Amino acid sequence: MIDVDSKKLKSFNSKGYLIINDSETKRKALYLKKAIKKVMLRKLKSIKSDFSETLDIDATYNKLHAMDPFLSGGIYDVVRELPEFLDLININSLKVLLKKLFKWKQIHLPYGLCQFRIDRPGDTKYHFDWHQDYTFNIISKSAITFWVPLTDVTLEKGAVRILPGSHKKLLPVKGKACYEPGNNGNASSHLTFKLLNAKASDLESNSISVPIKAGQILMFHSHVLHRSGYNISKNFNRWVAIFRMGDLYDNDLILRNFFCARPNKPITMAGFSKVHPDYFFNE
Ligand SMILES: O=C(O)CCC(=O)C(=O)O
Ligand SMILES: [Fe+2]
Repeated sequence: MIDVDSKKLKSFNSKGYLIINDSETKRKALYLKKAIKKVMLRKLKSIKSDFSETLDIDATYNKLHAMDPFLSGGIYDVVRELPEFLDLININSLKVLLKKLFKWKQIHLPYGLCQFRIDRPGDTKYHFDWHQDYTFNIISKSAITFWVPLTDVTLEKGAVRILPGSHKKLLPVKGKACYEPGNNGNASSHLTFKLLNAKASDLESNSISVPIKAGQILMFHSHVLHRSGYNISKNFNRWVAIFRMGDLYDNDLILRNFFCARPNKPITMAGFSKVHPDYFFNE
């Protein structure tokens, strides 16, 4: 049972985020880490026989990447399809916690919107600039994002940056009313929306970086402003599972017939412009 006492809940309500510890999450994050390492070793074995099984996950991943980025890319993609990943995003203790804290009756677990990121040192290809998750996911407004790293995420390795207290209002965005994934493969080519009136310098000066240990949980409100950190370390990757849970019985969600962003239906990926036309401006 996760202990979020009234003091922590108060802090969450005022800042929009919380770091929590849960033994089940920690254990499942470790299982996933071990499974990823095994998959990488199996791949390495298919290429060469003289490698050390004692390498840690960073060294193993770096080795694959050094041989050919195509190899590390295959690992990146398959992690989300490991049962150990699904076990982590469907974690019971977190579902119980949300039902208890927010009186939700039914959890919404939009697994298509759950990610596993491996950010390499110096790699900004998938940098996700300041945003509110709600704009991209349009699950319940009250939804929670869980950010669970498999190895410690220090400032150097790209701790996520958060603007405390920013969850109290939804912000207007500009973008395209249709989802048009770009063809250069970087994040900015498929991230559909940008904040309309945000001054980067204000966001930067009022925000904080949130370093976090392996298996800890950073939970934040779907409206909290945040952005990716930069991995400026030399050899360490940033391994993180990002999953979301919402309130399936949210009135607005029911009224719109459970419409939300779904990667298997690309037309829904810019759905915010339809759900909140008053918060959306054509670019
Ligand atoms: O881990 C990151 O860099 C940020 C990812 C993020 O904000 C998201 O997936 O919603
Ligand atoms: Fe996000």
